[in-house]
Amino acid sequence: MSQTLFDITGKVALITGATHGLGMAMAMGLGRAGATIVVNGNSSQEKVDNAVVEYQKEGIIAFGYQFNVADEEEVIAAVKKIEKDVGGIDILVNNAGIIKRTPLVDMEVADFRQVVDIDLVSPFIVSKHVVRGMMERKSGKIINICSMMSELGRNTVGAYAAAKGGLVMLTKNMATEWARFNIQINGIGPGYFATSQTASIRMEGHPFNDFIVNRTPAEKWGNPNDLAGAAIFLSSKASDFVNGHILYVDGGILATIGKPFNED
Ligand code: GCO
Repeated sequence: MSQTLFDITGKVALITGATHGLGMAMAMGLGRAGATIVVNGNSSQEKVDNAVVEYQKEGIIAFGYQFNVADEEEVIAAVKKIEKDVGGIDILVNNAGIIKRTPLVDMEVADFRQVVDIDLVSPFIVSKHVVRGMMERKSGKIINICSMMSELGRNTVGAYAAAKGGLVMLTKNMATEWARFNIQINGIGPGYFATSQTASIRMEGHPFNDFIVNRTPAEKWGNPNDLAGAAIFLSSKASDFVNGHILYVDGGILATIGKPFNED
């Protein structure tokens, strides 16, 4: 009985940036829970097609579209095509994002703008064009992928933190405007996960690696598959009265100030 609460069989889910990393892990989770997966990536159609094969190998119905989430014209065309080829989009996961690690005092304005453009403006653009169909159908789920940096600062990631902090307020404002159409808009805030984005700061011997393990009550980096449950919950009937909420999946980082290195 309770299983039907989490069943998303036949729902169409568009996940941006789902050719690898956290986006792929969440999309795999949604696909295994029954959703038809629409994969977006921006680097090349070939990379998107290769990802689609990965999903299909898991028995998931998957389609792939290459487009730039920061370009409104491309988004409009892609959403139209997806709705025609696959069907109305029931679930949108705004996952595509970038990070540039540069001290603010040295950061080029163009680089700062690019981070904000992809991490904050794009979720607005894609949601704006997907939500119209959801409004007509009076049903939909939007999940914005936030970050630890939505809540905390860290040296060198100022632009990313500004964008991810903004994404929390964008999520709350989307909920404010769209909840009455029976659309639930929430966020997932991943903690520190082992992905290609964190590869350079996870390398053995890198002081950040030990720092994160020490800083996380669970004492480890997250496995991308740990995000699937949160994604399924926020995509399913189980969350039909949850709106404007950010679900942090962080092994407890935000619960604690941390501990000195030499303390058990
Ligand atoms: C960093 C990390 C983070 C993570 C993640 C944390 O440099 O601090 O890359 O930004 O990617 O977003 O939640």
